[in-house]
Amino acid sequence: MSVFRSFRCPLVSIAAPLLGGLLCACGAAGGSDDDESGGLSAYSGAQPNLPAPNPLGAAGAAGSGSNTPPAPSGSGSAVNEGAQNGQLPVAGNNSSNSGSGSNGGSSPNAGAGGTASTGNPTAPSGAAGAGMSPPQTPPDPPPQTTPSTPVPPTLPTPPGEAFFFDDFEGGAAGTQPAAWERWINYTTVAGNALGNPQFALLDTAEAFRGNQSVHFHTEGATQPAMLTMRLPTGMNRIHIRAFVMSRIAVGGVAADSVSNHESLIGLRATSNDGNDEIRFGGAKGALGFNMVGPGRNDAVAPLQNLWGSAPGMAAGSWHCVEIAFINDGTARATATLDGTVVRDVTSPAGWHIPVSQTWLNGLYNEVFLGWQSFSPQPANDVWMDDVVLSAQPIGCN
Ligand SMILES: [Ca+2]
Repeated sequence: MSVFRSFRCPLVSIAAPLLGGLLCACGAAGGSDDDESGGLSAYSGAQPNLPAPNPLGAAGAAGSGSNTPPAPSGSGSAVNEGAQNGQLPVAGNNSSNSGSGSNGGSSPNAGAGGTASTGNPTAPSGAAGAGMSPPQTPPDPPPQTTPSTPVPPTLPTPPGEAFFFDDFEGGAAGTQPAAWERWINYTTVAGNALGNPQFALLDTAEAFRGNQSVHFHTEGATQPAMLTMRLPTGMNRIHIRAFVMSRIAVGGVAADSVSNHESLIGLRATSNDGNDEIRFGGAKGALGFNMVGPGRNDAVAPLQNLWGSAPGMAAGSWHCVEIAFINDGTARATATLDGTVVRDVTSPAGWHIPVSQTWLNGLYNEVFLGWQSFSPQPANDVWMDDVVLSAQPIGCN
């Protein structure tokens, strides 16, 4: 699988020398399939994502006739674990090759014919070849192959007028938070596991409150590690509150000729499509917004005179972040950091290039959290905790 996808434009444009080559903000080239799973049922936490089948795990059914216990054949289970499930058992590897099946019947796996080779220890066929090996310790029961349905953890009651709250305490560390869909490596079905180049998993190493948070990890430019959730239909205003800690500083970072933007929290028009969305995070070295899609024009806020300015999210520290996207007559995007408004875009004039008057229209389909960097320092680890969604202001409690 290719790590890098195509982009609508290069990371940095030099098409506008007066702006120091900083004008290009890239839209993601996302997958095109619309994942219809989940939907509003996410609010009940009833749609955990089952791991994708392991395509490498289909092998392993061969090798009958050996007295050895059957390999955990083709389990294909769990997350993508590489080739370990794909090893072919050695068919008929009994060294005698007699195939006599003398022990046949004594073992559930024995005595299956023994028609194979006649003394050639290297004969690749060697089918069956059963019976001549000494009895072996009875095997452990084969792994359970019937998928079990995880029981979704109960989410805490949302505070105040909020309609959703996840403290990330439910579920085991190393698993995906059950209430959320994922958008990893531009798809909703990519593996989401520790050790992958991108993941979004429950983690006990860091927590703002309680014992767990959700940990987003990315290693490559533009690659998203995100959790997503469908929103109720008909919304035109939302507040998204999260406690956020980033391994690298976000905002308050000197903008240079290669600074671009990084996404932490946003809204998306279409599930599984990063080409039509608004993003809060780093914006040309400042805290701010970037948006892509019709009428959104890959614009950045703040204006250029504030690129690279403070305040920012200090590296390795928890911050209370609340983002409001209000579209009840006038489009407005507001970012609050630790209780202080740090960005407030109230008109098209707040964007660095012309945009539509209705620049928030159509985006209230899905909320996303995570990390995706369109800048040259893409690798990062971000933790989020106590995520609240509400149509009203939430605050940092
Ligand atoms: Ca927590």
